[in-house]
Amino acid sequence: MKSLYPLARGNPVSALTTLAVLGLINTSGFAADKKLVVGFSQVGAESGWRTANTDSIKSEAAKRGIDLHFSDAQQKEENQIKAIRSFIAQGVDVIAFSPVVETGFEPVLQEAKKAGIPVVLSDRAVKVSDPTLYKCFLGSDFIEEGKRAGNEALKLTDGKAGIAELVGTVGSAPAIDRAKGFREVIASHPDMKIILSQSGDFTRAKGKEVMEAFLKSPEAKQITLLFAHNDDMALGAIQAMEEAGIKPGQDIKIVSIDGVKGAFEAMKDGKLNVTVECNPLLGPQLFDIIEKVAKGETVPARVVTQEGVYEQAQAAEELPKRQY
Ligand code: GYE
Repeated sequence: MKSLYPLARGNPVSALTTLAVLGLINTSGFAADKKLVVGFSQVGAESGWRTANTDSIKSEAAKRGIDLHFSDAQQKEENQIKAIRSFIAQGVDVIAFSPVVETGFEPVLQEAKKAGIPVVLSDRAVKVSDPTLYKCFLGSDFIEEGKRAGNEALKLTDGKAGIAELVGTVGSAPAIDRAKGFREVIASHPDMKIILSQSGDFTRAKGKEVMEAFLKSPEAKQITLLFAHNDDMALGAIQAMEEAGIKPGQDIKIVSIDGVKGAFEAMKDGKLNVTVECNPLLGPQLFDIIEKVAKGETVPARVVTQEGVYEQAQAAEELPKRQY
């Protein structure tokens, strides 16, 4: 039979060399044309942050020639569990996901472990009793973000405020930890009182709806500060305030988290006071970790993203520089 690689015929060493020269294998022994297959289960498309996060992940996978199986859970944990099961059935090389909530993933993660498929957490954490169920959690320090928001709230109100809180998705790591960090900071200030607190599920529409209800509640007149767990809910709340004849950013001071462009625009217009940055552009770091995990290299169990805080006065200068 005629060999495709006549130079290599009958000589295994030179056969390998020839294949390497032709670019058909790489030095680590993987076939160069075998693409890395990654299953990614995303939370949904609930916010500007999430859209930027999805774009970053998809474009980085495309740039690296990774075969990305992307699945949108529409903010439902059961969809996410189904997606992970189907990634296991497909035999992907690595599974990555951004867990909608913290609890309930242990059984499916055990299944992935049994199948020998490594898992990387992106953006949000899970609570599991076995820490070997995932290789790495890449994402922000949400407690720190909550603390930063708390400190900004103190500065804006001189330590005296009736606080309304728009909570993120109930049971999600950012909602739990941002609430915790914020409370840790205001705890030593007895005149900082949380008088209303409800979930707006991280969406603009629900943020508006809940703010409308806050403004109709008996406590409405005492609200002097809004703490929104993300910018989208703050932007919805701004609309609700304006429709109720309240000046957002003045009558009610607003602190939120994410740092999306819409927040910078609102700050420029004087309607939002502070946004605490939470970086969604995780794609490059995520695939660095995934590629290492796929090669069997060890990775740190926790990688924290670097972020800042932006106040109203910086908005006009920062806005053109924002990438999301
Ligand atoms: O703050 C919010 C999004 O998990 C950090 O999810 C993320 C959060 C983000 O819906 O806008």
